[in-house]
Amino acid sequence: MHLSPLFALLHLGVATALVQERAARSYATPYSTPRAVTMLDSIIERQQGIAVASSVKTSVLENGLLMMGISAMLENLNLSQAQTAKYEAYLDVVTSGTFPSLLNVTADRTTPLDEFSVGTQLVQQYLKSGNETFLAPIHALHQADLIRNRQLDGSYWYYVYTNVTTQDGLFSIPAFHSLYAREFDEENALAAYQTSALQFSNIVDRCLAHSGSNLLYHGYDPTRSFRSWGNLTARGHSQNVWGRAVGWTCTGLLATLDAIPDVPATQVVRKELLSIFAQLMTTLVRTQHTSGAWWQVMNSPNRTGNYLESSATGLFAYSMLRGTRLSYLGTVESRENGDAFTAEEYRTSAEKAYVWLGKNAVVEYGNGTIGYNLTVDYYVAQPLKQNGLLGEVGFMLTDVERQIAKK
Ligand SMILES: *[C@@H]1O[C@H](CO)[C@@H](O)[C@H](O)[C@H]1NC(C)=O
Ligand SMILES: *[C@@H]1O[C@H](CO)[C@@H](O)[C@H](O)[C@H]1NC(C)=O
Ligand SMILES: *[C@@H]1O[C@H](CO)[C@@H](O)[C@H](O)[C@H]1NC(C)=O
Ligand SMILES: *[C@@H]1O[C@H](CO)[C@@H](O)[C@H](O)[C@H]1NC(C)=O
Ligand SMILES: *[C@@H]1O[C@H](CO)[C@@H](O)[C@H](O)[C@H]1NC(C)=O
Ligand SMILES: *[C@@H]1O[C@H](CO)[C@@H](O)[C@H](O)[C@H]1NC(C)=O
Ligand SMILES: *[C@@H]1O[C@H](CO)[C@@H](O)[C@H](O)[C@H]1NC(C)=O
Ligand SMILES: CC(=O)N[C@H]1CO[C@H](CO)[C@@H](O)[C@@H]1O
Repeated sequence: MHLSPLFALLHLGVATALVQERAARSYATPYSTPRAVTMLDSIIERQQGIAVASSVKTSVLENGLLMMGISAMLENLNLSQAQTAKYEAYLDVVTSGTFPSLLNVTADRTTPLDEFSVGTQLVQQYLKSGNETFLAPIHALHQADLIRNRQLDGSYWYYVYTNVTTQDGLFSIPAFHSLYAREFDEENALAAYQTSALQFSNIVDRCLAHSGSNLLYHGYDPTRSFRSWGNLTARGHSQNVWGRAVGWTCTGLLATLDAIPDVPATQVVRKELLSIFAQLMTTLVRTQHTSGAWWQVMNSPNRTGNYLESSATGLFAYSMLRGTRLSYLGTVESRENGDAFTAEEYRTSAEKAYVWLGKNAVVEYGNGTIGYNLTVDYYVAQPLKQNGLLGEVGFMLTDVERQIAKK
Protein backbone atom coordinates (compact mmCIF):
# COMPACT_ATOMS: atom_id res chain seq x y z
CA MET A 1 0.00 0.00 0.00
CA HIS A 2 2.93 2.30 0.42
CA LEU A 3 3.04 4.07 -2.87
CA SER A 4 -0.48 3.71 -4.08
CA PRO A 5 -2.34 5.79 -1.49
CA LEU A 6 -0.24 8.83 -2.24
CA PHE A 7 -0.73 8.54 -5.93
CA ALA A 8 -4.15 7.01 -6.20
CA LEU A 9 -5.81 10.18 -5.04
CA LEU A 10 -4.14 12.64 -7.31
CA HIS A 11 -6.88 13.60 -9.65
CA LEU A 12 -9.76 13.74 -7.28
CA GLY A 13 -11.59 17.01 -6.85
CA VAL A 14 -12.75 18.67 -3.68
CA ALA A 15 -16.24 18.95 -2.29
CA THR A 16 -17.58 18.91 1.20
CA ALA A 17 -20.70 17.51 2.67
CA LEU A 18 -21.97 16.16 5.87
CA VAL A 19 -24.10 13.12 6.06
CA GLN A 20 -25.67 12.93 9.41
CA GLU A 21 -27.33 9.80 10.65
CA ARG A 22 -28.16 9.36 14.25
CA ALA A 23 -31.29 7.26 14.09
CA ALA A 24 -31.21 4.76 16.91
CA ARG A 25 -31.53 1.18 15.73
CA SER A 26 -30.60 -2.06 17.33
CA TYR A 27 -29.61 -5.25 15.65
CA ALA A 28 -29.77 -8.79 16.88
CA THR A 29 -26.75 -10.99 16.23
CA PRO A 30 -27.77 -14.26 14.59
CA TYR A 31 -24.41 -15.98 15.18
CA SER A 32 -23.66 -18.24 18.13
CA THR A 33 -19.91 -18.01 17.57
CA PRO A 34 -18.61 -14.43 17.66
CA ARG A 35 -17.76 -13.31 14.13
CA ALA A 36 -14.33 -12.25 15.38
CA VAL A 37 -13.60 -15.89 16.22
CA THR A 38 -14.83 -17.11 12.83
CA MET A 39 -12.78 -14.41 11.11
CA LEU A 40 -9.59 -15.29 12.97
CA ASP A 41 -10.13 -19.01 12.31
CA SER A 42 -10.56 -18.16 8.61
CA ILE A 43 -7.43 -16.00 8.58
CA ILE A 44 -5.53 -18.90 10.13
CA GLU A 45 -7.00 -21.34 7.63
CA ARG A 46 -5.76 -19.10 4.83
CA GLN A 47 -2.38 -18.78 6.59
CA GLN A 48 -2.52 -15.00 6.21
CA GLY A 49 0.20 -12.87 7.75
CA ILE A 50 2.87 -15.52 7.42
CA ALA A 51 5.90 -14.11 5.67
CA VAL A 52 7.09 -16.05 2.66
CA ALA A 53 10.72 -15.18 3.37
CA SER A 54 11.42 -13.58 6.71
CA SER A 55 14.20 -11.43 5.27
CA VAL A 56 11.72 -9.62 3.05
CA LYS A 57 9.68 -6.76 4.44
CA THR A 58 6.26 -7.36 3.01
CA SER A 59 2.94 -6.48 4.53
CA VAL A 60 4.57 -5.14 7.69
CA LEU A 61 1.54 -2.98 8.44
CA GLU A 62 -0.85 -5.87 7.90
CA ASN A 63 1.18 -8.02 10.25
CA GLY A 64 1.38 -5.30 12.90
CA LEU A 65 -2.38 -4.95 12.79
CA LEU A 66 -2.90 -8.72 12.83
CA MET A 67 -0.64 -9.09 15.88
CA MET A 68 -2.70 -6.41 17.59
CA GLY A 69 -5.95 -8.14 16.60
CA ILE A 70 -4.90 -11.58 17.85
CA SER A 71 -3.68 -10.06 21.14
CA ALA A 72 -7.01 -8.26 21.54
CA MET A 73 -8.83 -11.57 21.04
CA LEU A 74 -6.64 -13.38 23.58
CA GLU A 75 -7.06 -10.62 26.15
CA ASN A 76 -10.74 -9.91 25.83
CA LEU A 77 -12.69 -12.92 24.66
CA ASN A 78 -13.82 -15.91 26.64
CA LEU A 79 -11.92 -18.56 24.72
CA SER A 80 -11.55 -22.27 25.32
CA GLN A 81 -8.11 -23.65 26.20
CA ALA A 82 -7.84 -25.12 22.72
CA GLN A 83 -8.67 -21.79 21.07
CA THR A 84 -6.22 -19.95 23.31
CA ALA A 85 -3.45 -22.40 22.46
CA LYS A 86 -4.24 -22.17 18.74
CA TYR A 87 -4.24 -18.36 18.69
CA GLU A 88 -1.12 -18.06 20.83
CA ALA A 89 0.67 -20.44 18.47
CA TYR A 90 -0.45 -18.45 15.43
CA LEU A 91 0.59 -15.18 17.06
CA ASP A 92 4.00 -16.70 17.58
CA VAL A 93 4.23 -17.81 13.94
CA VAL A 94 3.26 -14.35 12.67
CA THR A 95 5.62 -12.65 15.13
CA SER A 96 8.63 -14.83 14.43
CA GLY A 97 8.04 -14.47 10.69
CA THR A 98 7.90 -10.69 10.90
CA PHE A 99 10.64 -9.46 13.19
CA PRO A 100 13.79 -10.82 11.46
CA SER A 101 13.27 -8.32 8.63
CA LEU A 102 13.35 -5.48 11.17
CA LEU A 103 16.80 -6.18 12.62
CA ASN A 104 18.68 -4.05 10.07
CA VAL A 105 18.75 -0.46 11.40
CA THR A 106 19.95 0.99 8.10
CA ALA A 107 16.98 -0.53 6.30
CA ASP A 108 14.60 0.45 9.12
CA ARG A 109 15.57 4.09 8.67
CA THR A 110 14.06 4.45 5.22
CA THR A 111 11.11 2.05 4.99
CA PRO A 112 7.58 3.30 5.69
CA LEU A 113 6.84 4.06 9.34
CA ASP A 114 4.52 1.01 9.40
CA GLU A 115 7.26 -1.20 10.86
CA PHE A 116 6.92 0.57 14.20
CA SER A 117 3.45 -0.94 14.59
CA VAL A 118 5.21 -4.31 14.84
CA GLY A 119 7.62 -2.74 17.34
CA THR A 120 4.73 -1.79 19.64
CA GLN A 121 3.44 -5.36 19.55
CA LEU A 122 6.92 -6.73 20.24
CA VAL A 123 7.29 -4.53 23.34
CA GLN A 124 3.90 -5.69 24.57
CA GLN A 125 4.74 -9.35 23.98
CA TYR A 126 8.08 -8.87 25.72
CA LEU A 127 6.34 -7.31 28.73
CA LYS A 128 3.94 -10.25 28.91
CA SER A 129 6.35 -13.12 28.33
CA GLY A 130 9.77 -11.76 29.22
CA ASN A 131 10.98 -13.47 26.02
CA GLU A 132 14.30 -11.74 25.31
CA THR A 133 14.24 -12.72 21.65
CA PHE A 134 12.14 -9.61 21.11
CA LEU A 135 14.75 -7.22 22.54
CA ALA A 136 16.96 -7.18 19.44
CA PRO A 137 14.25 -5.97 17.02
CA ILE A 138 12.86 -3.59 19.67
CA HIS A 139 16.22 -1.90 20.14
CA ALA A 140 16.92 -1.90 16.38
CA LEU A 141 13.66 -0.06 15.80
CA HIS A 142 14.55 2.40 18.55
CA GLN A 143 17.93 3.06 16.89
CA ALA A 144 16.14 3.65 13.60
CA ASP A 145 13.62 5.92 15.32
CA LEU A 146 16.50 8.13 16.53
CA ILE A 147 17.79 8.69 13.00
CA ARG A 148 14.58 8.75 10.92
CA ASN A 149 14.04 11.85 8.80
CA ARG A 150 11.87 14.53 10.33
CA GLN A 151 10.48 17.88 9.37
CA LEU A 152 11.75 21.07 11.01
CA ASP A 153 8.46 21.04 12.97
CA GLY A 154 9.26 17.61 14.40
CA SER A 155 6.96 15.48 12.24
CA TYR A 156 8.39 12.26 10.89
CA TRP A 157 8.46 11.82 7.14
CA TYR A 158 6.25 8.82 6.40
CA TYR A 159 8.66 7.36 3.90
CA VAL A 160 11.44 8.53 1.61
CA TYR A 161 9.52 11.43 0.09
CA THR A 162 11.29 14.58 1.21
CA ASN A 163 9.32 16.56 3.80
CA VAL A 164 6.14 14.55 3.26
CA THR A 165 4.19 13.63 6.39
CA THR A 166 0.96 11.64 6.13
CA GLN A 167 -1.54 10.27 8.59
CA ASP A 168 -0.55 6.72 7.66
CA GLY A 169 2.39 6.86 10.05
CA LEU A 170 0.27 7.91 13.01
CA PHE A 171 -0.84 4.33 13.65
CA SER A 172 2.75 3.26 14.10
CA ILE A 173 5.38 5.70 15.25
CA PRO A 174 3.79 7.70 18.13
CA ALA A 175 2.72 4.59 20.06
CA PHE A 176 6.10 2.90 19.64
CA HIS A 177 8.00 6.08 20.48
CA SER A 178 6.02 6.45 23.73
CA LEU A 179 5.96 2.80 24.74
CA TYR A 180 9.69 2.37 24.19
CA ALA A 181 10.45 5.40 26.37
CA ARG A 182 8.04 4.24 29.07
CA GLU A 183 9.67 0.82 29.31
CA PHE A 184 13.32 1.41 28.41
CA ASP A 185 14.11 5.13 28.70
CA GLU A 186 12.19 6.45 31.70
CA GLU A 187 14.30 9.61 31.95
CA ASN A 188 13.18 10.83 28.54
CA ALA A 189 9.66 9.49 28.76
CA LEU A 190 7.78 12.78 29.19
CA ALA A 191 9.66 14.33 26.26
CA ALA A 192 8.82 11.24 24.20
CA TYR A 193 5.12 11.55 25.04
CA GLN A 194 5.24 15.19 23.94
CA THR A 195 6.95 14.25 20.68
CA SER A 196 4.24 11.65 20.11
CA ALA A 197 1.45 14.16 20.72
CA LEU A 198 3.22 16.60 18.38
CA GLN A 199 2.79 14.12 15.50
CA PHE A 200 -0.97 14.42 15.88
CA SER A 201 -1.14 18.16 16.62
CA ASN A 202 1.05 18.96 13.59
CA ILE A 203 -1.35 17.03 11.38
CA VAL A 204 -4.30 18.92 12.90
CA ASP A 205 -2.56 22.30 12.49
CA ARG A 206 -1.67 21.61 8.88
CA CYS A 207 -4.44 19.35 7.62
CA LEU A 208 -7.68 20.21 9.42
CA ALA A 209 -10.32 21.25 6.88
CA HIS A 210 -11.56 24.69 7.88
CA SER A 211 -14.44 24.48 5.45
CA GLY A 212 -16.95 23.07 7.90
CA SER A 213 -16.32 19.34 7.86
CA ASN A 214 -13.36 19.30 10.28
CA LEU A 215 -11.95 16.32 8.42
CA LEU A 216 -8.19 15.82 8.12
CA TYR A 217 -6.54 15.97 4.71
CA HIS A 218 -4.25 13.05 3.95
CA GLY A 219 -0.95 14.76 4.74
CA TYR A 220 1.26 17.78 4.23
CA ASP A 221 4.53 19.05 2.85
CA PRO A 222 5.41 22.39 4.48
CA THR A 223 7.70 23.22 1.57
CA ARG A 224 4.80 22.66 -0.83
CA SER A 225 7.02 20.90 -3.34
CA PHE A 226 5.56 17.37 -3.41
CA ARG A 227 4.38 17.42 -7.00
CA SER A 228 2.33 14.25 -6.78
CA TRP A 229 -0.23 16.06 -4.68
CA GLY A 230 -0.70 18.82 -7.25
CA ASN A 231 -0.78 22.41 -6.04
CA LEU A 232 -0.54 22.33 -2.30
CA THR A 233 -2.44 24.79 -0.15
CA ALA A 234 -0.90 27.60 1.90
CA ARG A 235 -0.58 25.20 4.84
CA GLY A 236 0.96 22.63 2.51
CA HIS A 237 -1.74 20.01 2.87
CA SER A 238 -2.97 17.68 0.16
CA GLN A 239 -6.38 18.21 -1.38
CA ASN A 240 -8.07 14.96 -0.41
CA VAL A 241 -9.26 13.31 2.75
CA TRP A 242 -8.52 9.60 2.48
CA GLY A 243 -10.69 7.42 4.73
CA ARG A 244 -8.20 4.76 5.66
CA ALA A 245 -5.54 7.32 6.55
CA VAL A 246 -8.02 8.92 8.95
CA GLY A 247 -8.51 5.39 10.30
CA TRP A 248 -4.79 5.22 11.11
CA THR A 249 -5.08 8.48 13.02
CA CYS A 250 -8.00 7.17 15.13
CA THR A 251 -6.36 3.84 15.92
CA GLY A 252 -3.00 5.55 16.45
CA LEU A 253 -4.50 7.92 19.00
CA LEU A 254 -5.89 4.95 20.94
CA ALA A 255 -2.59 3.06 20.78
CA THR A 256 -0.65 6.14 21.89
CA LEU A 257 -3.00 6.77 24.81
CA ASP A 258 -2.47 3.11 25.80
CA ALA A 259 1.27 3.75 25.89
CA ILE A 260 1.19 6.96 27.92
CA PRO A 261 0.49 6.32 31.61
CA ASP A 262 -2.38 8.25 33.17
CA VAL A 263 -0.46 10.09 35.91
CA PRO A 264 -0.36 13.77 36.95
CA ALA A 265 2.77 14.54 34.87
CA THR A 266 1.10 13.40 31.63
CA GLN A 267 -2.25 15.17 32.00
CA VAL A 268 -1.48 17.97 29.53
CA VAL A 269 -0.28 15.55 26.86
CA ARG A 270 -3.17 13.16 27.41
CA LYS A 271 -5.72 15.94 27.27
CA GLU A 272 -4.30 17.13 23.97
CA LEU A 273 -4.60 13.63 22.51
CA LEU A 274 -8.05 13.06 24.00
CA SER A 275 -9.28 16.36 22.51
CA ILE A 276 -8.03 15.48 19.04
CA PHE A 277 -9.65 12.07 19.39
CA ALA A 278 -13.03 13.39 20.62
CA GLN A 279 -13.22 16.02 17.89
CA LEU A 280 -12.23 13.59 15.16
CA MET A 281 -14.75 10.98 16.27
CA THR A 282 -17.45 13.66 16.38
CA THR A 283 -16.60 14.50 12.78
CA LEU A 284 -16.85 10.84 11.85
CA VAL A 285 -20.36 10.47 13.22
CA ARG A 286 -21.31 13.50 11.15
CA THR A 287 -19.72 12.21 7.95
CA GLN A 288 -21.06 8.64 8.12
CA HIS A 289 -23.14 7.75 5.08
CA THR A 290 -26.76 6.78 5.80
CA SER A 291 -25.84 3.18 4.88
CA GLY A 292 -23.43 2.98 7.84
CA ALA A 293 -20.16 3.14 5.86
CA TRP A 294 -17.77 5.99 5.08
CA TRP A 295 -16.55 7.25 1.72
CA GLN A 296 -13.11 6.41 0.39
CA VAL A 297 -12.51 10.10 -0.43
CA MET A 298 -14.33 11.61 2.49
CA ASN A 299 -14.40 15.21 1.28
CA SER A 300 -16.07 14.27 -2.02
CA PRO A 301 -19.12 12.15 -1.27
CA ASN A 302 -21.05 11.15 -4.39
CA ARG A 303 -18.28 12.15 -6.76
CA THR A 304 -17.94 9.81 -9.73
CA GLY A 305 -15.37 7.17 -8.90
CA ASN A 306 -15.75 7.55 -5.17
CA TYR A 307 -17.12 4.59 -3.18
CA LEU A 308 -17.98 3.43 0.31
CA GLU A 309 -14.84 1.88 1.74
CA SER A 310 -14.83 -1.03 4.15
CA SER A 311 -11.41 -0.94 5.82
CA ALA A 312 -11.85 2.65 7.03
CA THR A 313 -15.37 1.74 8.13
CA GLY A 314 -13.99 -1.07 10.31
CA LEU A 315 -11.25 1.10 11.83
CA PHE A 316 -13.77 3.86 12.63
CA ALA A 317 -16.33 1.53 14.20
CA TYR A 318 -13.64 -0.11 16.35
CA SER A 319 -12.33 3.30 17.45
CA MET A 320 -15.81 4.46 18.43
CA LEU A 321 -16.52 1.37 20.51
CA ARG A 322 -13.15 1.22 22.19
CA GLY A 323 -13.12 4.99 22.77
CA THR A 324 -16.54 4.74 24.38
CA ARG A 325 -15.49 1.78 26.54
CA LEU A 326 -12.45 3.70 27.82
CA SER A 327 -14.59 6.81 28.53
CA TYR A 328 -12.71 8.84 25.91
CA LEU A 329 -16.09 9.48 24.25
CA GLY A 330 -19.61 10.20 25.39
CA THR A 331 -18.69 11.55 28.84
CA VAL A 332 -18.78 14.91 30.64
CA GLU A 333 -14.99 15.16 30.24
CA SER A 334 -15.05 14.31 26.54
CA ARG A 335 -17.65 17.03 26.03
CA GLU A 336 -15.13 19.51 27.45
CA ASN A 337 -12.70 18.15 24.85
CA GLY A 338 -15.07 18.94 21.99
CA ASP A 339 -17.14 15.77 21.82
CA ALA A 340 -20.68 16.39 20.53
CA PHE A 341 -22.21 12.93 20.98
CA THR A 342 -23.33 10.56 23.71
CA ALA A 343 -21.94 7.07 24.29
CA GLU A 344 -25.19 5.66 22.95
CA GLU A 345 -24.87 7.67 19.74
CA TYR A 346 -21.35 6.31 19.20
CA ARG A 347 -22.54 2.76 19.81
CA THR A 348 -25.37 3.27 17.33
CA SER A 349 -23.01 4.67 14.71
CA ALA A 350 -20.56 1.79 15.21
CA GLU A 351 -23.32 -0.83 15.11
CA LYS A 352 -24.60 0.54 11.81
CA ALA A 353 -21.07 0.33 10.44
CA TYR A 354 -20.69 -3.24 11.73
CA VAL A 355 -23.96 -4.31 10.12
CA TRP A 356 -22.94 -2.67 6.85
CA LEU A 357 -19.64 -4.58 6.93
CA GLY A 358 -21.49 -7.82 7.60
CA LYS A 359 -23.68 -7.29 4.55
CA ASN A 360 -21.21 -5.73 2.14
CA ALA A 361 -17.69 -6.80 3.02
CA VAL A 362 -17.85 -10.13 4.83
CA VAL A 363 -18.15 -13.03 2.41
CA GLU A 364 -19.76 -16.34 3.43
CA TYR A 365 -18.03 -19.28 1.81
CA GLY A 366 -20.60 -21.76 3.11
CA ASN A 367 -17.99 -24.12 4.52
CA GLY A 368 -17.52 -22.58 7.97
CA THR A 369 -14.98 -19.99 6.88
CA ILE A 370 -15.62 -16.38 5.99
CA GLY A 371 -13.71 -14.02 3.73
CA TYR A 372 -13.64 -10.34 3.10
CA ASN A 373 -13.92 -8.10 0.07
CA LEU A 374 -11.55 -5.29 0.89
CA THR A 375 -13.11 -2.88 -1.56
CA VAL A 376 -16.81 -2.96 -2.17
CA ASP A 377 -18.12 -2.49 -5.63
CA TYR A 378 -20.81 -0.15 -4.45
CA TYR A 379 -20.72 3.20 -6.17
CA VAL A 380 -18.79 2.47 -9.32
CA ALA A 381 -16.59 -0.44 -10.28
CA GLN A 382 -13.43 -0.71 -8.20
CA PRO A 383 -10.76 -3.37 -8.22
CA LEU A 384 -11.59 -5.90 -5.54
CA LYS A 385 -8.90 -7.37 -3.37
CA GLN A 386 -10.08 -10.54 -1.72
CA ASN A 387 -9.38 -11.22 1.93
CA GLY A 388 -7.16 -8.27 2.79
CA LEU A 389 -5.95 -8.33 6.38
CA LEU A 390 -6.53 -4.61 6.93
CA GLY A 391 -10.25 -5.01 6.42
CA GLU A 392 -10.49 -8.38 8.14
CA VAL A 393 -8.73 -7.27 11.29
CA GLY A 394 -10.69 -4.00 11.45
CA PHE A 395 -13.87 -6.07 11.37
CA MET A 396 -12.46 -8.49 13.94
CA LEU A 397 -11.47 -5.70 16.33
CA THR A 398 -14.92 -4.14 15.98
CA ASP A 399 -16.54 -7.43 16.91
CA VAL A 400 -14.18 -7.94 19.86
CA GLU A 401 -15.37 -4.58 21.22
CA ARG A 402 -19.00 -5.60 20.66
CA GLN A 403 -18.38 -8.84 22.62
CA ILE A 404 -16.80 -6.88 25.49
CA ALA A 405 -19.77 -4.52 25.52
CA LYS A 406 -22.16 -7.49 25.86
CA LYS A 407 -20.38 -8.88 28.95
C1 LIG B 1 -25.54 11.97 -2.69
O1 LIG B 1 -26.48 11.35 -3.53
C2 LIG B 1 -27.69 10.99 -2.87
C3 LIG B 1 -28.54 10.17 -3.83
O2 LIG B 1 -28.58 10.77 -5.08
C4 LIG B 1 -28.37 12.25 -2.36
O3 LIG B 1 -29.54 11.90 -1.65
C5 LIG B 1 -27.44 12.99 -1.41
O4 LIG B 1 -27.99 14.20 -1.01
C6 LIG B 1 -26.10 13.25 -2.08
N1 LIG B 1 -25.18 13.75 -1.08
C7 LIG B 1 -24.35 14.76 -1.31
C8 LIG B 1 -23.48 15.13 -0.17
O5 LIG B 1 -24.27 15.31 -2.37
C1 LIG C 1 -16.85 -18.67 29.28
O1 LIG C 1 -16.92 -19.91 28.60
C2 LIG C 1 -17.20 -21.02 29.45
C3 LIG C 1 -17.10 -22.28 28.64
O2 LIG C 1 -17.70 -22.15 27.37
C4 LIG C 1 -18.59 -20.81 30.07
O3 LIG C 1 -18.88 -21.86 30.96
C5 LIG C 1 -18.60 -19.47 30.85
O4 LIG C 1 -19.87 -19.19 31.34
C6 LIG C 1 -18.17 -18.32 29.96
N1 LIG C 1 -18.00 -17.11 30.74
C7 LIG C 1 -18.43 -15.92 30.34
C8 LIG C 1 -18.15 -14.78 31.25
O5 LIG C 1 -19.00 -15.76 29.28
C1 LIG D 1 10.56 -16.48 22.19
O1 LIG D 1 10.05 -15.97 20.96
C2 LIG D 1 10.53 -16.64 19.81
C3 LIG D 1 10.04 -15.88 18.60
O2 LIG D 1 8.66 -15.74 18.57
C4 LIG D 1 10.06 -18.07 19.86
O3 LIG D 1 10.52 -18.76 18.72
C5 LIG D 1 10.59 -18.74 21.12
O4 LIG D 1 10.06 -20.04 21.22
C6 LIG D 1 10.17 -17.93 22.34
N1 LIG D 1 10.84 -18.47 23.52
C7 LIG D 1 10.18 -18.87 24.59
C8 LIG D 1 11.00 -19.36 25.72
O5 LIG D 1 8.95 -18.83 24.65
C1 LIG E 1 20.95 -3.54 5.73
O1 LIG E 1 20.15 -2.75 4.86
C2 LIG E 1 20.93 -1.95 3.98
C3 LIG E 1 19.96 -1.01 3.26
O2 LIG E 1 18.88 -1.70 2.73
C4 LIG E 1 21.69 -2.88 3.03
O3 LIG E 1 22.45 -2.10 2.14
C5 LIG E 1 22.59 -3.77 3.86
O4 LIG E 1 23.22 -4.71 3.03
C6 LIG E 1 21.79 -4.52 4.93
N1 LIG E 1 22.71 -5.22 5.82
C7 LIG E 1 22.61 -6.50 6.06
C8 LIG E 1 23.60 -7.06 7.03
O5 LIG E 1 21.75 -7.19 5.54
C1 LIG F 1 -1.68 24.36 -10.31
O1 LIG F 1 -1.70 25.76 -10.51
C2 LIG F 1 -1.40 26.16 -11.84
C3 LIG F 1 -1.29 27.69 -11.89
O2 LIG F 1 -2.33 28.28 -11.18
C4 LIG F 1 -2.52 25.64 -12.75
O3 LIG F 1 -2.23 25.98 -14.08
C5 LIG F 1 -2.57 24.13 -12.64
O4 LIG F 1 -3.64 23.62 -13.39
C6 LIG F 1 -2.74 23.69 -11.18
N1 LIG F 1 -2.60 22.25 -11.07
C7 LIG F 1 -3.47 21.49 -10.41
C8 LIG F 1 -3.17 20.02 -10.40
O5 LIG F 1 -4.43 21.94 -9.82
C1 LIG G 1 -17.18 -10.10 -3.06
O1 LIG G 1 -16.54 -10.16 -4.31
C2 LIG G 1 -17.00 -11.20 -5.14
C3 LIG G 1 -16.09 -11.31 -6.35
O2 LIG G 1 -15.86 -10.07 -6.94
C4 LIG G 1 -18.45 -10.93 -5.49
O3 LIG G 1 -18.96 -11.92 -6.34
C5 LIG G 1 -19.26 -10.90 -4.20
O4 LIG G 1 -20.60 -10.56 -4.46
C6 LIG G 1 -18.68 -9.92 -3.21
N1 LIG G 1 -19.32 -10.13 -1.93
C7 LIG G 1 -19.85 -9.15 -1.22
C8 LIG G 1 -20.43 -9.54 0.10
O5 LIG G 1 -19.82 -8.00 -1.59
C1 LIG H 1 -13.88 -22.71 1.94
O1 LIG H 1 -14.23 -22.07 0.74
C2 LIG H 1 -13.27 -21.17 0.23
C3 LIG H 1 -13.87 -20.45 -0.99
O2 LIG H 1 -14.34 -21.36 -1.90
C4 LIG H 1 -12.01 -21.93 -0.10
O3 LIG H 1 -11.01 -21.05 -0.62
C5 LIG H 1 -11.49 -22.60 1.16
O4 LIG H 1 -10.37 -23.38 0.87
C6 LIG H 1 -12.58 -23.48 1.78
N1 LIG H 1 -12.12 -23.96 3.06
C7 LIG H 1 -12.42 -25.17 3.51
C8 LIG H 1 -11.92 -25.51 4.88
O5 LIG H 1 -13.05 -25.96 2.85
C1 LIG I 1 10.29 22.44 6.50
C2 LIG I 1 11.28 21.31 6.35
O1 LIG I 1 11.25 20.39 7.12
N1 LIG I 1 12.14 21.45 5.34
C3 LIG I 1 13.15 20.43 5.06
C4 LIG I 1 12.81 19.71 3.77
O2 LIG I 1 13.83 18.80 3.47
C5 LIG I 1 15.09 19.37 3.27
C6 LIG I 1 16.01 18.26 2.82
O3 LIG I 1 16.10 17.25 3.77
C7 LIG I 1 15.56 20.07 4.54
O4 LIG I 1 16.80 20.70 4.33
C8 LIG I 1 14.51 21.08 4.97
O5 LIG I 1 14.87 21.62 6.21
